[in-house]
Amino acid sequence: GKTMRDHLRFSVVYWHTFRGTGSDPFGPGTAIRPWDDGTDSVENAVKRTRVAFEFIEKLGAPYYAFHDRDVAPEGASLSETNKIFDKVAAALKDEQERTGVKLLWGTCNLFSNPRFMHGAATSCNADVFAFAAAQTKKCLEITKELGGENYVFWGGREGYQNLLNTNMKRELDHLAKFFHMAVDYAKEIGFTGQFLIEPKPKEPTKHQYDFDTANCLAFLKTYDLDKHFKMNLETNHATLASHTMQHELEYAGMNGILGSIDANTGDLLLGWDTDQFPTNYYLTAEVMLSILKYGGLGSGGVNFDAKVRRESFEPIDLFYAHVGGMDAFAKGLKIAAAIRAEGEFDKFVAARYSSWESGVGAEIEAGKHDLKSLEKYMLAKGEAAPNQSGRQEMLENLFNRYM
Ligand code: 3MF
Ligand code: MG
Ligand code: MG
Ligand code: MG
Repeated sequence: GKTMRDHLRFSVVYWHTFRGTGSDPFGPGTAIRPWDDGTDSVENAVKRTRVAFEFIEKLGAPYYAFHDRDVAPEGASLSETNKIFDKVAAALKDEQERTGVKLLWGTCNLFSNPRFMHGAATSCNADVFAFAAAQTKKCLEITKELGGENYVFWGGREGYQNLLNTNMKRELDHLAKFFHMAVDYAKEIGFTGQFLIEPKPKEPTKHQYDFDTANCLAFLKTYDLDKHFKMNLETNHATLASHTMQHELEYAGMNGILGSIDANTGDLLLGWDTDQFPTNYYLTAEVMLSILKYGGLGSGGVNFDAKVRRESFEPIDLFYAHVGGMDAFAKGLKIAAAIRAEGEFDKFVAARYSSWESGVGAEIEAGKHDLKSLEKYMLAKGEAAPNQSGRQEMLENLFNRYM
């Protein structure tokens, strides 16, 4: 059978953990990072790889994830940028070999540089599309070189601020074209990692095209991409879309596109993607229930896309934060496994749908009815019986008992 480690393939993110400074829209960084000289130099980028892997190793996490621009700075030209990336990738590879830490996924930063102010693949400027394509080509090559098990597309600024100046259909066509190019190139170079889309409904744009799982699935099917992509679901993105994380996991799971998770949590009183470390057992138990239900995450992992608060500026807090998140997920997994083993909730579900197991329900499911025959059935029967109670209070009491 599977062990806890199979289900909890923890991953540390390069961007928050090793590049995060505590800056926010209202002020600069607060973090003390003795190993960093505070610049985005190539030398610093290479040196940083050692500290990063020491951290991941000490934590005991098996994976990490990066954007190209977290690990390697941009040079003065595209060719120089590519050379810098090669140099840092060689250092990352050495560190992977030294420590055994593996790459969960790579991705491109197609949102920070001002050239992406109107988006990347959905930009109104074709040269920006071309630049994003070149950047993605390089990042796919490096991800393959480093043995990345997945490749993520979060739609950075792929969205709009105002429909009055936007051709939505054209932008979505471009996005699909971009994804097809990535699929084709992965095939060409023999990259077999899973492609993942990370949905998010807003931020930084007012309306992001990869809004949520349902919207992504419709897009993928419309453009004949659904065989190539799964979802990388993030708790705080789900809640920004007014969903629960459980809803997103369920929708992806039932459609066979549950790929990986960005584990974090939001704050009810803050409106944005605060990327806090997950510490709530109710949340982690629900997340693990859905993941276990669909047989695990496969090549995906539990990736802590989370950052310490601005007030937590001391390096040790990076450890505490990750340890807290790992504990919360371990506890959540144990609770979820116990709930599944005891099968109490399965009984509620079975009771609620029991009328489908006999009589007309079974006949409807078997395709033996149409509107006419069902009218005849109801006329003969008279009024329909009320459905089983949802038993909301009992369900919540039962869930609490596992905590
Ligand atoms: C934004 C995110 C992103 C993605 C990352 C990789 C900066 O809200 O969550 O992190 O996780 O781009 O997909
Ligand atoms: Mg746009
Ligand atoms: Mg994320
Ligand atoms: Mg996020």
